[in-house]
Amino acid sequence: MNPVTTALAPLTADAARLRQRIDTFAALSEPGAGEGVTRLAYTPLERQAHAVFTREMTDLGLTVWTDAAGNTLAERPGTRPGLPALGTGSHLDSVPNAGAYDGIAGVVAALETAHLLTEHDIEHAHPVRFVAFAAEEGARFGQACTGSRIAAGLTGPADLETKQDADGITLADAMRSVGFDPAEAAAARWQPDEWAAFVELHIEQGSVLESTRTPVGVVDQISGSTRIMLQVTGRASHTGGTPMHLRADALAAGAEIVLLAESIAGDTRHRGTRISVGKIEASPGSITTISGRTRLYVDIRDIDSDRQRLTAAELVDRATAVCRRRGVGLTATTLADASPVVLPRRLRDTVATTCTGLGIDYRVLPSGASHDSQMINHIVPTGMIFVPSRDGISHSPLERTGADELATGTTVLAASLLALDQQLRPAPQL
Ligand code: HGY
Ligand code: MN
Ligand code: MN
Repeated sequence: MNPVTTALAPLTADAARLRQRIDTFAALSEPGAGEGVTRLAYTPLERQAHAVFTREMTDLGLTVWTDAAGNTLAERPGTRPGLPALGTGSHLDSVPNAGAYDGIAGVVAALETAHLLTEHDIEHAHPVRFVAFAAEEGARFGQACTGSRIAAGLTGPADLETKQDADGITLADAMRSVGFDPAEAAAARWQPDEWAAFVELHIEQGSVLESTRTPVGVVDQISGSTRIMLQVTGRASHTGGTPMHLRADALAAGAEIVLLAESIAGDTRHRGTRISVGKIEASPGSITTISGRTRLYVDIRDIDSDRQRLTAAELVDRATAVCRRRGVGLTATTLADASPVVLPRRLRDTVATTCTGLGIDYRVLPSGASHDSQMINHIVPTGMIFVPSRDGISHSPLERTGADELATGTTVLAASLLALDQQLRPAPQL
């Protein structure tokens, strides 16, 4: 091992290697699922992506294991026995028809960091762990960050048996289908005293960095999200034989609720809250039948916890009034609810100081999206590094981040981990 500590001598990430790894993961997509990348939680494809991660880390000589939640971890040992680990990583699953960078950017940055430490034979006192989380996206089951929630002890077997996807497959059955026993999930729980700090690199999924021409973002807080399924129950009947004044049209009521949600987000009392209805299921879904049942999947995001929950409550109250006036029924089911988090100042400052030391401009900003870091921060002091998203687009095949932009963020990530290794070393015993 090279005895020279390199906390200040920057390791420069290799953009070509990053590009090649992004392309390798992007190729793992459901055949016939349409454009972009589709690699959903707890599917064989997600496991193929973890197998690529495992192979690359094994080739670098690291110890690699997969836990009971399906998270894959690799460790490069430290030089001082008994110290807790420094960690980095992100997720390998995607939403349907996604881009190639959400989550993957943080995983390839972790791979590149492991590559740099190994090829330069860098010494670090703390062990460094590289993590590929399972099932971060809530797109399939509503519940986001399942792998990291299990690691943080925030989700247990009961939860896993109740969440279902559109085909009625439970989260637990999906886990079993790819070889994991949800009853064993508790074994995947991280022990806080085994970890010193965690830093995740992720694409911004917004347009602040690009619009301000800032290469790196240092995240101070991560939005919370409340996800609700509103079910409107009307009366299915013939579109030709049923006069307008005798209808109980579930889809028309649902459409009014979608616009109501949008108007609440525009209200000054809710300024900053983002409400979206990204999915509607109208049944029976026939052009000649008035919808008897319509389901709206609502996502409410905010960095202000009270406002997030008040917005959700107000939407349900006012949607109930819409349905009463229209003579249809309404039920509201909470699919998931995560609070906003403020990330610890100490890590934020380390990343910021590292950027300054490297002569790389940065900007402190909140995250509109949720992340595994939001869960891991419950048990390990966590930081986040953002790299720019082209046109602020994400969760779309148009999602883009330049290889050079990713390399800059990865250089900051590697240097930040080495700076933390220096900072967090116990004082020598006199
Ligand atoms: O939905 C989110 O915010 C994240 O991309 N999982
Ligand atoms: Mn995402
Ligand atoms: Mn993500």
